[in-house]
Amino acid sequence: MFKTLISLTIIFALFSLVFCDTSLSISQIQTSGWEGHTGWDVTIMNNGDKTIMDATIVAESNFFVEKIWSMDLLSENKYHFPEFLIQNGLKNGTKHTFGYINKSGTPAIFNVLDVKY
Ligand SMILES: *[C@@H]1O[C@H](CO)[C@@H](O)[C@H](O)[C@H]1NC(C)=O
Ligand SMILES: CC(=O)N[C@H]1CO[C@H](CO)[C@@H](O)[C@@H]1O
Repeated sequence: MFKTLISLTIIFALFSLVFCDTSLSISQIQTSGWEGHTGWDVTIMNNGDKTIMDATIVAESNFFVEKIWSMDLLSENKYHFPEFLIQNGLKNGTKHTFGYINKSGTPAIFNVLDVKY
């Protein structure tokens, strides 16, 4: 019973950590557009003071992806760092850019779910 309580506390602490994490910022710019499709470059920037080894990015809404690159699929609408990035991590003060093509005129909404140091 006591053990369960401890693990619950730890899990809760981890969650709070995740939700308060603002070290990774996301910005995107449109790079192309044609006949109901738009291309976007998404830059994730490590603004923190630690190297980020991996992170999960969730496409929350407005995501009609046709193609995505430089991010690996985790599960439906969830992506994480590609293999080459995981090897050394995303150092603080650096950024990684990935791209996608949406069958949409507007950008998808992304959220950072899980940041691993
Ligand atoms: C990275 O973090 C270290 C502290 O851990 C800090 O000294 C350094 O200035 C940071 N670098 C950048 C580019 O933010
Ligand atoms: C222009 C176009 O075809 N885009 C589609 C992509 O996603 C949006 C969602 O907001 C749809 O409304 C568009 O039809």
